[in-house]
Amino acid sequence: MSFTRREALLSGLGAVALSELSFSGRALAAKPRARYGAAVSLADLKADPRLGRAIVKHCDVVVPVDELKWGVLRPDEKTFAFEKADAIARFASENRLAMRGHTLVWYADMPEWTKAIDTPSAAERALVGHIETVVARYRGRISSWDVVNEAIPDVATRPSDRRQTLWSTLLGERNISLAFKTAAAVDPSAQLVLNEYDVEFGDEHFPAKRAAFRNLIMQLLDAGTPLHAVGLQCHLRGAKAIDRDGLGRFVTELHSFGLKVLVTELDVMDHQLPASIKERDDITSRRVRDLLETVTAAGPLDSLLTWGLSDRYSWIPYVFPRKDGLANRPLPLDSDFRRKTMTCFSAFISATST
Ligand code: 9MR
Repeated sequence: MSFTRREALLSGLGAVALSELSFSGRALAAKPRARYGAAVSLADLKADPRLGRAIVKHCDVVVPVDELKWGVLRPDEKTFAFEKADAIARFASENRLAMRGHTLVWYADMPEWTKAIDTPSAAERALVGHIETVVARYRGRISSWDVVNEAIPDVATRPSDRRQTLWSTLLGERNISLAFKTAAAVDPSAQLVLNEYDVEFGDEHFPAKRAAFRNLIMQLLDAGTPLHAVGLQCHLRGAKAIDRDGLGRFVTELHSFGLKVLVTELDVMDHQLPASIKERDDITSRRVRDLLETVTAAGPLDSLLTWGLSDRYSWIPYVFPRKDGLANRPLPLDSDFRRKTMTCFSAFISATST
């Protein structure tokens, strides 16, 4: 188990005083609790010292937004450009933060040169080689990996639906178990996670997506794949209610399979919510609360990560800007690093145990 902020504080090694931990009472919680963390990009960390300070103050764990994706790591077939991910790993270790890895296998953010991979043996060499090299480099430093990200199509209609990717085209569905087995062989102590989005809602195509995700999880477990945990991204759609019943049943089932459950990329898309900040933040907090009440009622939450920490550094304004031109408010801290009501999530961190 990696070093958490709380353990650092309790062992006297932490550089941050208890009084600085403003996510109320977390450091004093008597029982073990879910870890809290945030995604961060190196460019933002370098550009704005407030961001690093806020992360050290609030987080137990960090995850690089893009720096471990093929798009950054693999400029060409032979090269591994570890500099940026290494810089975040250094920031993490200097501040006694754990680090998650995102992500070894994803259909998106793939470099151009991978389009030339056109035979099963070349695909297996590339996939296995990548995972072996990357997982080995961070063995002992990255304790939890999103091994496969978004294996289910955006809109699934049947439980057997899987996303078509470079790897699935050339290797078939076994590309997924191959990725997990390869990661497990290189770092047997790492937590290996299957990460997915849009499984939190109960209408439209969302239940079918969850059913396909469930089907893949069962298939992997039945085949003895070293899958340890499921990551629910939780990019919440502010205008949609959380499917408390359906999601609760799903998470209960995951625990019954012996899997751990993480919330890996929490934020709230508020582009369709009212302009009033008070009204908007109220809805956002309600979504977060509904989500975390549901997930923690079903079993212990392993870790909770938000996809960024301050509204100043988020993907949401780029992809889901508001039509009225107002700034989005998807994250726990506002653009001036002040806490918002969404930090209601801190109650769930201290109240649950791993
Ligand atoms: O926030 C990330 C953005 O900076 C990148 O351009 C994009 C493509 O690499 O990925 C974004 O992060 C995504 C994450 O990797 C997977 N889940 C959805 C996230 C938001 O799009």
